[in-house]
Amino acid sequence: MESKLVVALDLMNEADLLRIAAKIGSRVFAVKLNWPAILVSGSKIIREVSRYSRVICDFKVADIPNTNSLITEKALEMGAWGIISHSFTGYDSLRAVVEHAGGMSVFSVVSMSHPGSAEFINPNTDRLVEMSVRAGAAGFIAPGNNPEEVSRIRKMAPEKIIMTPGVGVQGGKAGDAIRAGADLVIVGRSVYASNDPEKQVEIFNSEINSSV
Ligand code: OMP
Repeated sequence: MESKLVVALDLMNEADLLRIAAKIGSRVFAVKLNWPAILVSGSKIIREVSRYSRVICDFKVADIPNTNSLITEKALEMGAWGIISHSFTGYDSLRAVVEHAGGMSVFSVVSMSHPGSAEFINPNTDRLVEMSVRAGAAGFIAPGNNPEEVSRIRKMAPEKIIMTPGVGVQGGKAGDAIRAGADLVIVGRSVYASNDPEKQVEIFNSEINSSV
């Protein structure tokens, strides 16, 4: 069975990041790269990690359509498989990401895993889901530490890919997220900050596979 695990390598040491990517790359669905890694290593890290696995660029794109297009084109040029965009900026901004994504899958943030998500994002989740579907997103980011919310979003958009962070250090359980309807589970610190990232990948993969 293909892995449903996405490992967030939020490492600010390039050598460590590449060492872990080389070890786990063939055992995960994808590696997710966020600003901490890009700011330290530059966009070339996308191409380098792509040698070991798919790369999802977690750029949380949140600007005017023109700026969003430029960011998206760069991720595509560097060989990314997917890109994460915010959706609260509106249809035109998210649509610009979709239109410039080429073959990349676009994931739109519709609910987040931290408490602050309750202030502005959660009250608008349903509208963000509906608009993201209309804009052509491949799927959503939804909180794995809030399985009820994942299952609600699953019902709203049965055909879309749901990717869930918030598992491990943030308190969520991979199995709960999968049973609630997640397709992919994102884990960062519980893998990369452990003494044995390969072992942690194996543990998460078997928890996920036994929950499908
Ligand atoms: P850990 O908390 O270390 O497992 O990392 C979680 C990863 O998922 C980080 O890269 C976060 O930036 C990201 N993330 C969230 O934690 N919560 C969200 O709501 C959305 C994301 C994301 O878009 O990936």
